[in-house]
Amino acid sequence: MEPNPDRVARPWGDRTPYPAGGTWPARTDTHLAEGLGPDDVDRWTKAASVLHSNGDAMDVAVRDGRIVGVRGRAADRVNHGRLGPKDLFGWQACHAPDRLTRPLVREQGRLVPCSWDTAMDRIVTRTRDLLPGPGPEAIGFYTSGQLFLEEYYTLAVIARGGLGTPHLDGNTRLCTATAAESLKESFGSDGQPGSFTDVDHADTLALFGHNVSETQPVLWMRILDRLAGPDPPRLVCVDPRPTAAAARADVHLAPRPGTNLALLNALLHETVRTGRVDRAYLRTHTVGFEELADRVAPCTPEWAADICDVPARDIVRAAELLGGARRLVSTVLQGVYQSHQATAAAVQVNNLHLLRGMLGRPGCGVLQMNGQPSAQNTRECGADGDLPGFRNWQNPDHVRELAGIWNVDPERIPHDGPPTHAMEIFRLAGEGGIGLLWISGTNPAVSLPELARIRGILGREGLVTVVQDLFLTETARLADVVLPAATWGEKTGVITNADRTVHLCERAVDPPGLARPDLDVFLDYARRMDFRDRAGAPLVSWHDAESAFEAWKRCSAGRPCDYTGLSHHRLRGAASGIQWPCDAEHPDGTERLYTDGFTWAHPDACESYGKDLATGDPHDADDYRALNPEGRAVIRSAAYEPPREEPDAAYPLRLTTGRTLYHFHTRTKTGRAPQLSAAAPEVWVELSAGEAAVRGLAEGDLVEVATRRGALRGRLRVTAIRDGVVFVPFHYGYWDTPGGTGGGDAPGRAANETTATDWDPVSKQPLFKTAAARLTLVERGDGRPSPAPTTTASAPLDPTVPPTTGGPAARAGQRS
Ligand SMILES: Nc1nc2c(c(=O)[nH]1)N[C@H]1C(S)=C(S)[C@@H](COP(=O)(O)OP(=O)(O)OC[C@H]3O[C@@H](n4cnc5c(=O)[nH]c(N)nc54)[C@H](O)[C@@H]3O)O[C@H]1N2
Ligand SMILES: Nc1nc2c(c(=O)[nH]1)N[C@H]1C(S)=C(S)[C@@H](COP(=O)(O)OP(=O)(O)OC[C@H]3O[C@@H](n4cnc5c(=O)[nH]c(N)nc54)[C@H](O)[C@@H]3O)O[C@H]1N2
Ligand SMILES: [Mo]
Repeated sequence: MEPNPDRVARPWGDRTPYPAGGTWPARTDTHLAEGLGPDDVDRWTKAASVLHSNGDAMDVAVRDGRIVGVRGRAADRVNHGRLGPKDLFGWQACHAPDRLTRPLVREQGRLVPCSWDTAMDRIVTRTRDLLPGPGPEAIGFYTSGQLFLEEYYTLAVIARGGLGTPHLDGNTRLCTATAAESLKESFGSDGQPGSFTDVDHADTLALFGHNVSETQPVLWMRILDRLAGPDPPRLVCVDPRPTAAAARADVHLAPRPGTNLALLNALLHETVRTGRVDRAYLRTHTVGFEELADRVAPCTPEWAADICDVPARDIVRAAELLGGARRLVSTVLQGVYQSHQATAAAVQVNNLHLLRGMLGRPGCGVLQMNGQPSAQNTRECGADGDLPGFRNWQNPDHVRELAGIWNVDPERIPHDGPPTHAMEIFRLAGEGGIGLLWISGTNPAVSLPELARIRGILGREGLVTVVQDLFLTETARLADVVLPAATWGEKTGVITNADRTVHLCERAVDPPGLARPDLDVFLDYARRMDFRDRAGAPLVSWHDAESAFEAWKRCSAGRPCDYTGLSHHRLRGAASGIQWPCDAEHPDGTERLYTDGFTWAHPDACESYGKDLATGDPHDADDYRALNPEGRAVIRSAAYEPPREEPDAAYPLRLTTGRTLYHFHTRTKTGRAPQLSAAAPEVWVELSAGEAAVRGLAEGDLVEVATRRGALRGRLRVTAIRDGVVFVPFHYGYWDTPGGTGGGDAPGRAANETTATDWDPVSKQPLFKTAAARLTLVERGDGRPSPAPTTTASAPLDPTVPPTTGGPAARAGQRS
């Protein structure tokens, strides 16, 4: 094992192979600031990663009151010591010189520094002005998947129990709304069935629209170590781009973007046709199989081959691998979730596991993956539009129970219609229905679709926007009040990863200047607003992260996400994170859900009665009780429909957008870490060799990508991406970071200039993966290659492009 590899050049480090059913060997990854060794560290503080949903456990190194590095935690169940490049280097952003250190308010058009009192007073005054007139419906909150559990829960209590507004959602709407919805549709409730340890047992892995090697590099290391072991699992990968997983796959299906449901229906067709169905499991545990069998009967591989433009024999081969598996793990992510039939397609992956009886056993799991580090907490705390504790807004008993916990009138908690989703919150803000929009931990001026429209909404006269962030982001620049937030490393709280593992992140250092933890800001607002319960006592009775966690435990009791067996104290002392549910019955947590039956699907217990997969219309209690009286898994099927915006003569290409290994979202952190910024410094555009040749284009040419909404420019990277598709990373906003290529205005590089205001009707997740686009030459390249990395799905076909390396600054320790 190389002791100090360059982890930009070698993102996944060295292999530690292991066999099926074996224990994944530990490997401890460390990065410390230049010139420092472990002996120079004053203390190590516990945390977990906040730059993806994997929940990699680490210790944060502190010296002289500053964070100086990180080290993976070998004893943790999730990562066994490993860290990906973003986590090794991303911590440096905490000490960026341009952190927000004071609140700002807009005066005569300009943002000027002020005290916390002045800033909070503006927010409270605006709230009090709106409450008696337009009412609580004039107040909206748009939060994150990157804060801590305690912060979401407090915000949910304020919004739903204090103000009584239905307008509270997270950017999880863009991220994992479909994960949540597909779990609700199939199993009655949110909650990840599987566990990362299923990778240790699987004989077959299937990745649906999930670039795991770049977006959860440590999970990919686990898979790579199985692939290097004595009895490697077979790998099926569905992705139009040549990801690292696609390169290792036994079958790589590269469908046209937006055709996942056709492909999945064909895979189910083959599963049924070849009799690879566990009839006993279906009889005992499910309803709806006959309808599915009818639905997929005409969906032959040949039929799907036409729609998806993949060879029918590859679909047959993939179905054979899935059908021959004895231990199957499937993962699903944005290639499925950010499409027009997102929920309908994600549900078919659940169905594949139900048909094959492959859930609730080692090596048999679905991972409807999360994206952001604490997206799971946004959902379970009800900061995402749902009611806290996965309670059902259509079930009066659930609303009463929640009202009892908060000691408020059930009528105070909005529940007479579906919760307002983020795209609707922005529509209302744009049309005057919302007069105060409080944005925390998200940068919608770069991450929402159709940015020209979003800029218009955020800048609208009459809308007061509050932005709570670490930096003066594109969104903060448009705000009326800017609140400086403390972040990971500077505040304490819990995050729960994509396989339900709960970790405590501890405050290691003080936040800069006057910056405050998000929790303190929400608590301050609750105090100033003086929210009271029915007995006249303070509605928000807690005062710090630990007491907030205790309050949340009471709300989670008896629900699928039961936290009653956990505490900050216990998590602080535990060698490893612990998976919920964790209660008296499961004191050490729960590795897999649904080991015997689907109790949360019972009509009295379920989080949702389900929706029509074509229209998104909610079913009611009677429909659901008739369909599923005993609480089994529900097999829901749907017919394929083409994307709403198909290529045509004017816009002949399919545009899809996504991520690269080295950056996180709008780069507010990774753009300020020198190693990461240098690895992918500027936006680029990916196209196949065939499409480039037709247009007379070459590596490094400056091109424009245009859709009916807008355009962006970037240097062309010619890759093995499928024909007909153009890919653009969405990380690059129009305001450059100091670590980037210069600082200042950088217009026309954000992918979301081009994406459409459109969403999946069921989960309401926006469509970032399908749009019709055209590509034109702006200027010939000057011989320099595109700034895209070579180590990833963006690898160039041109062998003369120099490889992406990080040099001495990117060396990180690796010990087994
Ligand atoms: N490095 C890095 N890691 C991250 C993040 C990050 O910003 N950077 N963000 C985190 C977050 S919040 C999220 S949500 C996750 C997202 O993680 P992923 O979903 O893995 O990332 P994406 O790049 O958005 O999309 C995944 C893949 O979908 C493919 N795809 C596009 N269209 C289609 C289609 O129609 N069908 C199929 N089957 N595939 C398609 C793309 O080619 C791409 O490789 O990553 C998390 N981890
Ligand atoms: N075209 C296209 N668009 C996409 C996607 C795509 O694949 N393609 N993916 C979508 C997905 S899955 C996601 S998750 C979103 C992500 O989109 P965003 O959430 O908008 O992206 P981030 O850059 O992560 O924004 C988080 C903000 O919170 C700040 N922050 C970090 N930590 C803290 C904290 O502790 N407290 C506070 N108050 N602020 C903090 C950061 O500085 C940053 O400004 O983008 C979506 N948009
Ligand atoms: Mo996400």
